[in-house]
Amino acid sequence: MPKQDSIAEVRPPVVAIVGHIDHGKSTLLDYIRRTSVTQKEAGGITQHLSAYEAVHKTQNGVERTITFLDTPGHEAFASMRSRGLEVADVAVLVVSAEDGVKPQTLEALKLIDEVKIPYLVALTKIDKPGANLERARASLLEHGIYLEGLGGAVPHVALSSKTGEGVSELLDLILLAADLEGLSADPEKPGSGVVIEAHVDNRRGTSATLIVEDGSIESGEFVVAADSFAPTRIMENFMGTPLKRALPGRPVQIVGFSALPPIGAQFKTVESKKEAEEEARLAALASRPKSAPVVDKKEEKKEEEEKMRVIVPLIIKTDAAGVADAVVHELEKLPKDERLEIRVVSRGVGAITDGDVKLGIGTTPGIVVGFNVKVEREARDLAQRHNVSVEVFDVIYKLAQWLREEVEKRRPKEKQEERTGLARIVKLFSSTKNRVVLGGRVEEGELTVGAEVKILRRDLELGRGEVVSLQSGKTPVKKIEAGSEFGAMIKTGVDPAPSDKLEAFAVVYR
Ligand SMILES: Nc1nc2c(ncn2[C@@H]2O[C@H](COP(=O)(O)OP(=O)(O)OP(=O)(O)O)[C@@H](O)[C@H]2O)c(=O)[nH]1
Ligand SMILES: [Mg+2]
Repeated sequence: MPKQDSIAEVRPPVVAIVGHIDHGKSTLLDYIRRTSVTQKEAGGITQHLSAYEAVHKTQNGVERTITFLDTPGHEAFASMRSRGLEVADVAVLVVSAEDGVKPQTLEALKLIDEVKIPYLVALTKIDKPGANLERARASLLEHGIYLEGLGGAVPHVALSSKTGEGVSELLDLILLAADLEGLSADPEKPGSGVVIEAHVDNRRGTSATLIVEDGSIESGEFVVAADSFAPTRIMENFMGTPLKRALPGRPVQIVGFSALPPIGAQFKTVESKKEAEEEARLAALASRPKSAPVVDKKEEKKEEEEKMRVIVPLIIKTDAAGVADAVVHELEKLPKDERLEIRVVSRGVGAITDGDVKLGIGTTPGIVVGFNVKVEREARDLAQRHNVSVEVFDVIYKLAQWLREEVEKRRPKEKQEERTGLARIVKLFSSTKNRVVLGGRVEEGELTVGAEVKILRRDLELGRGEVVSLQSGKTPVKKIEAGSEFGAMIKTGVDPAPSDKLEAFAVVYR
């Protein structure tokens, strides 16, 4: 369908809600939308990037749409927060009036500065007895957030998401800030924008949430994002209502992507499948890092032998692509240990399959961790047979806790040498460059052919050697026990003398 020439129109602003965990971001959005997401969230925290539209009636009676992005406050989700801010036109920095500025408040502020968008401060929870607006404002000031009327220019509102006080004022301020930005778009142009989240739905297939930044997406077209594309047949708004046309400034969910589109990728619309395939093919040639660095088993073995290092393969499966970053972030917080490497061999979206478990089979059994996904039966069976740990969680901190424990189980133990035998050298028969032939008596434990021995003078280790052969009388034997005399050939670089000792040992890890 040819698109007509047209003029730019004002489009709804995209507003990212950011701030410290539990400061009331989702509850504020709930109040704005009058629904109740927070009660449905696992663990009561936000762990995905989600998009909503809300309609606000301004003071002069005009109804205007605002698109909101709810971001998680938990520190593990930093990459989701920055993704939310990258597509946003305006940010709302949520700060609890009870707590004031906290670490992720400052982190969010830093990200806002990086993307250079205007922001306002929402001081939440003013209905709570512990709320102290003065103190909260002072903490903002202390951290260089200069509020309007208090020596600065940052607009701010005190509000309660329980009583609704201040919420309408916040929405007015958001629209004001957006109008100052002069946001416009041309709905007649082909749609373009950003992929903000992507997931695999067992029932419906691969889908993605997009924010249309300019133009519109029409039903019957195709969208292309990096090397993946989808028909726009199944296109829904944020509530799951089918759409024929997705307008600028709106979030839209499209089902049926040929591959999982990378989050943060730009998308555009094209008219035919052929064009879509061609664009995707070119994009695939141009980039797309190989998804998983595959572990080279031979290389792995060599390293391990050399450094006594343990490599634990980790496979991450999540409901939405963005969650894997949070898992990796949690991993990075584990104590560093030269002898242990957690290697993320694969991260993917969707149910845990036997293919995932296979990647975890190895010298050190791997870990497959899932977030909000199912585990296929074959995967469970295979994992059990190979001692691969598989677990699924719906709350990030529980996942992190389990991961810590699993890693701990695999941490290499201290290497120890335990004495298995001690012999006293009685006589030296001959000694060449690398071999000595000697006679002795086993005093403790046993001496065996092939054993590695320490050569001790009093208690000092002169060096080490290997038992090449043993004789009892004139008969070659494999082993000499305590109390018996023997003849032995030892491969060693040191020069032992009578009354030195040979100590056989085993290497153990505890
Ligand atoms: N009384 C009162 N409670 C609030 C208000 N806003 C949030 N809460 C409560 O504070 C808790 C945390 O709120 P959430 O909205 O889940 O916080 P969040 O910022 O979305 O948290 P994350 O998504 O995990 O970062 C919940 O128990 C809310 O009911 C408010 O204005 N008044
Ligand atoms: Mg939340």
